Amino acid sequence: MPKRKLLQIGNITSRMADRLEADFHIIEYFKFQNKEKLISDYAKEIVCVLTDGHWGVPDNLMERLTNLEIISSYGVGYDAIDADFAASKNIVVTHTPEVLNNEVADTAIMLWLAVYRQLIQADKWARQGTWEKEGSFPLSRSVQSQKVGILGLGRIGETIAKRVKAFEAEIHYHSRSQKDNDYHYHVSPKELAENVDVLFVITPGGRATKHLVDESVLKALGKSGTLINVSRGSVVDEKALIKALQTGTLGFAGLDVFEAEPSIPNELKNMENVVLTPHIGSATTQTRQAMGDLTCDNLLTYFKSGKVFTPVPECSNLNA
Ligand code: NAP
Ligand code: 8YV
Repeated sequence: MPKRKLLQIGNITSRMADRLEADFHIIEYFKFQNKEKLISDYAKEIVCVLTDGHWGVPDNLMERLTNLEIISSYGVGYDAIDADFAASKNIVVTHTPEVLNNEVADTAIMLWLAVYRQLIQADKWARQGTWEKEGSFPLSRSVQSQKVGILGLGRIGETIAKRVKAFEAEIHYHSRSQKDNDYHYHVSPKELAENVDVLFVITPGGRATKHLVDESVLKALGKSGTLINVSRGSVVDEKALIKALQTGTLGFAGLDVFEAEPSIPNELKNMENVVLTPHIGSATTQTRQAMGDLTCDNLLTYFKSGKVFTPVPECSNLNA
């Protein structure tokens, strides 16, 4: 039997390629200059797409690939894929929840500690000989006993909460729904921001959460407040964030995600009160391996059993 045709958008690891090559003829989207010809040549033959949270699925591709059955995405956030549209066309979308919770939560904590304890400036102080010339590094702020806000108390948000408990934190949150726990619930992001010292943002991206953190939320967080964003750049109004940091309305920020990734505004790059990382929330060898395995498992099991392990909620009824 000829191998099924799989359209690969974005990069995959060699381990993923090794696992898929036996069953699939892999067509690499970005290797084709003429995308139009690629699509028309293979429109009826491509039955699966492998993509990631960054690239998603380009507009119209789902309509053009008339025999497409499954989109397997290498990442948990799938805001770059129109999952409702996929479901309406009986295309199953899968993602990689849970296996990256710890890593992304660790990244959030790393940013928090780096901002509060001024890790970047302290490293420069040590490296550039300022310690020898000027003496001790100035005192920084403690992360102990802070009021910590979590915007989006889902899988990763809960994992962040578990970690911040170890710092004797008082935990506050806002999500679409109130949870059965002893954390303090707030009815809006603004009310949450008003009540905390540091705000971790970890909702999904997409239309529903666009600029959920706006000028009013940043102002509520305040001049000694800290924003940590490990969700999607779209969730925070970046222009308002820059202005708030420049004017001192907001004190500090630790950012892993940006509105126009991989481009980062120069204003942010030039600020001492900001720590930046290039969307590395899940980016360790171990976690990417687990994500890659689940991405492949979903594809392989689908063509054996018609079922997948981790459909996105919009497609769960296709997996019944
Ligand atoms: P999840 O379990 O679905 O949790 C999402 C949380 O956000 C839920 O608590 C949900 O509320 C809340 N939420 C959704 N829409 C909201 C809205 N409009 N207003 C307020 N709260 C809202 O997702 P997860 O697995 O924790 O992942 C969260 C996101 O993290 C992903 O979608 C992705 O964008 C991002 N992420 C980033 C990285 C990185 O490398 N930086 C890595 C992985 C994931 P309910 O609980 O009430 O449903
Ligand atoms: C990945 C992510 O960097 O899972 C997510 O939603 O943002 C990250 O784990 C992204 O999917 C690109 O591969």
